[in-house]
Amino acid sequence: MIRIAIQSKGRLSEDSLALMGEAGIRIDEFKRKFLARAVDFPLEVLYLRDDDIPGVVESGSADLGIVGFNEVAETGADVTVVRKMGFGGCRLSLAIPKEQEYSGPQFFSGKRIATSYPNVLAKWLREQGVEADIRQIMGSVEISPAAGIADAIFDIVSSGGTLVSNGLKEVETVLHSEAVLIARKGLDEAKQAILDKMLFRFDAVTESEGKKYILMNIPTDKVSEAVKILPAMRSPTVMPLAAEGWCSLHSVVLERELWDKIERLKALGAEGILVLHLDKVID
Ligand code: PRT
Ligand code: ZN
Repeated sequence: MIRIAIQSKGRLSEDSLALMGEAGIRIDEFKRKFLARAVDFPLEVLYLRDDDIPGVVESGSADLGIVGFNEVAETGADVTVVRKMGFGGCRLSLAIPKEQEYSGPQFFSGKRIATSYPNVLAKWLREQGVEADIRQIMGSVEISPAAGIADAIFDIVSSGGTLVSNGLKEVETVLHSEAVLIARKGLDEAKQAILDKMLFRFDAVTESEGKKYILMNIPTDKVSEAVKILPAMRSPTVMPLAAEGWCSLHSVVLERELWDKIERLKALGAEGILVLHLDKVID
């Protein structure tokens, strides 16, 4: 049995549970409480506030956690970052009132900066050789300049919309973050084996993201040119069709290259092109 801590309510909860679901680890939603058991995997789920997750994993009350890297950095918890999860992307940035001119990090010298991330900020200021007055605020950091509580803010930014609507502009990005899977140091062999099994499944899910399965009929004399357009994991599958002079070609393509490749394949004479959802990729 291994225990994972995930955010109970918030931006990362849905995606964390969805990833486990995709990996075939089902947790009964109706039983969502402080501690729940997976139905068909040796896993317990501990639902917590995100701020508490790094510490709980460091202390060993949970073996694993899914949390924003920003929280790991802020708490300074001594844990291993095992994987980036590919969701919850954001950055920790400094922002100032938009009408002010920004000259560089020295701008912040002697200024009041409101933040919920005092440790990450203090480290960055030290590295820049700047002394500022850090004001720790737990919520609504973005309104503090307008409220006269601070001269600048250091906060999470994703689209940047919140900054704009509060008359602020982003001037320094200090940390890029996304959800990460963390593990406590020194897992025993049995728990490591369960973690490896989870990672194998998570990787298959992440590998399939942004990819499509494509198949088509193509004149046999065009196959070698089509293969150049469609490199697959090893190489595309080519099968002769009952109709003479035609083959069926199967491969995996990156979604962002899909339309370009389809156009080039059509130009070669490809017909009956099917594009299918790819559920898992196991290398
Ligand atoms: O209750 P609990 O303590 O568990 O949750 P929380 O309120 O502290 O965290 P939550 O659910 O808001 O965020 C959890 C994690 O999601 C964060 O620690 C980040 O790793 C990640 N994340 C990704 C974000 C954002 N994007 C995000 N946009 N966390 C917060 N925001 C907020 C930000 O604070 C700001 O107010 O959204 C606003 C900015 O968004 P834009 O799009 O307007 O720039
Ligand atoms: Zn929080």
